[in-house]
Amino acid sequence: MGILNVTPDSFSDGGRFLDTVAAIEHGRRLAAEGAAIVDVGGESTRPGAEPVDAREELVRVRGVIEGLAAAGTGAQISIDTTKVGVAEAALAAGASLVNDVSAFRADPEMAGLVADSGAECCLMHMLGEPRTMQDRPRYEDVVDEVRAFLEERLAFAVGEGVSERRVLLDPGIGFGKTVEHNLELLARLDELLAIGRPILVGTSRKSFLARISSADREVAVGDRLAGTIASNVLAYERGASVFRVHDVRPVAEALSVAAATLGGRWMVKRTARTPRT
Ligand code: PMM
Repeated sequence: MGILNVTPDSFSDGGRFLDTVAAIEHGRRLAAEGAAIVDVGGESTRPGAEPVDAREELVRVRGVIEGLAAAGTGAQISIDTTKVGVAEAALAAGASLVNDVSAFRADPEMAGLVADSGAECCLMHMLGEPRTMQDRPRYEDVVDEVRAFLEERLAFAVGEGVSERRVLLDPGIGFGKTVEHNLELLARLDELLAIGRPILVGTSRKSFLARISSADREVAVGDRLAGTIASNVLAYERGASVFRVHDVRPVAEALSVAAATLGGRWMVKRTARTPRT
């Protein structure tokens, strides 16, 4: 899953793809580099980010999704939003996966939209909300709590009519978690896999990688590729099947090598697709 943030303030690529033409071009590049999914987002969820209203968010993403759909890249288009109005317009414009970092909590009607449209969805764990989530997050056992949360959200979605086979689950790396919490989640990913749905992980360029790699200097956001690759390869080995990243080509190459080494088959173009009925 290649990341395409059409925002002025995302932590890594904020401001780079605010222009619709540049954003479409970047989305095409992500697909050409091997992304099976392009995840388009119009609201930053970085720690401390201020919310944007639905109208502004939609202005940012709609033309990009239309342009990507028209380009026929072969990649599935995902909309990264917590707002039902944005998701509805994005689905009409050509998206077919709703990536909701609130897991249908921000807008419970999102579940009905996903159910009625037959779209796929990703339900992610987050402690609190982006503005405050990194203020001393605490858990008794982070993996147990994330697992219970994801199970409850999956049950909610299914209760609202979403087909279980269309749901991906995500531990929400960096969303209300310390470095230790993130590492524990990655190390015990098999416990989340036991829920029975594919696991998506999003470690790309996140700050916990920098804190591990270097104790004495700040590793710039663009210099976190090594940590990104290491964490995604490990997550693959632990059973994750969708990898949300900025740097598609190098991560896809690393995952191919990991898959070949582990004797698995790496299906770049098919990993995230669930059959439709
Ligand atoms: N991380 C970000 C945004 N959306 N969605 C999912 N499902 N999982 C994530 O880990 C995730 C996400 C923040 O990263 P960005 O600013 O680079 O998009």
